[in-house]
Amino acid sequence: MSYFPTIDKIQFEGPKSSNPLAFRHYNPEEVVLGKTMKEHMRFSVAYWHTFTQDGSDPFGKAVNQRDWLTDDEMETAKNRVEAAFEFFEKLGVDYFCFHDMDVAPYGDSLETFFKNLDEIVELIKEKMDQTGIKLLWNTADRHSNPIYVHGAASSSNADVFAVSAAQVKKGIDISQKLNGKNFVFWGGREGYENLINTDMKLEEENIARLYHMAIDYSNEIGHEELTFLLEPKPKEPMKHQYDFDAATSMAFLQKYDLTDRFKLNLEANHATLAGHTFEHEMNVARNYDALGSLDANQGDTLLGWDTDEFPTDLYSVTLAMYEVLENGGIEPGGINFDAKVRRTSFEMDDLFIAHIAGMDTFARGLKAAARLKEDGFFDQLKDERYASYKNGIGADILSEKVDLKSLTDYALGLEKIDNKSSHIEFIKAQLNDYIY
Ligand code: XLS
Ligand code: CA
Ligand code: CA
Repeated sequence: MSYFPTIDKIQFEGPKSSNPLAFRHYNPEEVVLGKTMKEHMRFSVAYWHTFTQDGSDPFGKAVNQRDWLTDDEMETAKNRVEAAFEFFEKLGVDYFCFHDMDVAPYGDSLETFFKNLDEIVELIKEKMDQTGIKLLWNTADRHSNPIYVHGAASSSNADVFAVSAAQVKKGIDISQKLNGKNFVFWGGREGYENLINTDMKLEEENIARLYHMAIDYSNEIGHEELTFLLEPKPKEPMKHQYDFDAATSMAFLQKYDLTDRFKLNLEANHATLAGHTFEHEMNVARNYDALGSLDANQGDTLLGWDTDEFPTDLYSVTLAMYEVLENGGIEPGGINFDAKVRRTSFEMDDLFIAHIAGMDTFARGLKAAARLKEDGFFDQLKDERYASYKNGIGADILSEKVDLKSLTDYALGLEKIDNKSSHIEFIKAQLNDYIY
């Protein structure tokens, strides 16, 4: 049976097309800077937003029309697999991501959950083999079950730590079975509300202990090529989340000796919640050689929460794609649409329309970023701005030939300091010419 009978494979129709079910900019085989768009992007669909969330919010019930829903949870889960693979194929996306809880019902116990997962993962594997669609990453949802009320690996209750570890083990087994290359840890409940009753040091150490166990287990079962990805987010659901942003997450990974196997999965909306831009977070990660994968979406700057909207902000996407190009690509990560349709976009077709809008925006962003790179726009700006480090005292500072005494002698001999204007307004106006 087809869940999207009126929709054929989405085609590239070019910028003049007014068909909402066609690409206007994303042309998968078009070559940009030596690689096809498809190879640059490695687009992925997020199971939770596209097949599981129902459009409800704290003020209203489910609104999404989803033809795979039935009264039986296992039947619904199986239908979802059918719908998902039909969707991936018609959209022309090669990757998908999921939490354990997205794909199979929990049932009445952890044991039932694992049994349900085994059955559904088998189905997913069949579909992957038939279609060639691959798993970008999977993860263990250690936040929605009420047992995680005090945290998961950071819980004050050691039994909860154990259940969370069991979910991670299962997740790594699933990753191996489905040939996943990345496994995400997003610490949804790893944080605190009150320091009064929180042992932050113990909680962080316990999280690190779990991550080391995950590395050890992946090695033990021969899945050592798996990259673990830590996903920063500053708040929501917790008031203080331990993995606040890229820099905080890197300090944690370094402190606990995890950098060999861990990189970062960066999300645009989490960046803005942390008071940063997406490109800032990516740049920080690149400076640590830790840019792992991207969750593509956008927040609403007028709202202070994680709205997970489909990315249509071309300015931000261009600067993000520039970071991807500078990184030499994003493989084995990808660009995962961790984005949900707005509550008002409740029809089945909206799932396609929204992804197409996101993919088209990234295609335009890629092209603009390629133009910026080809012209050396940023390189030139930075070259000029930091020119004082090319020779003389600047070169001596970089090669560490100087010390405080020799610098003092130099400084005392200076007649005047010659700072130059950045003309940043002109630069921004020029940048607009590349983007729009
Ligand atoms: C929630 C996170 C989550 C992770 C995976 O805000 O974005 O969905 O990406 O657990
Ligand atoms: Ca995310
Ligand atoms: Ca989010």
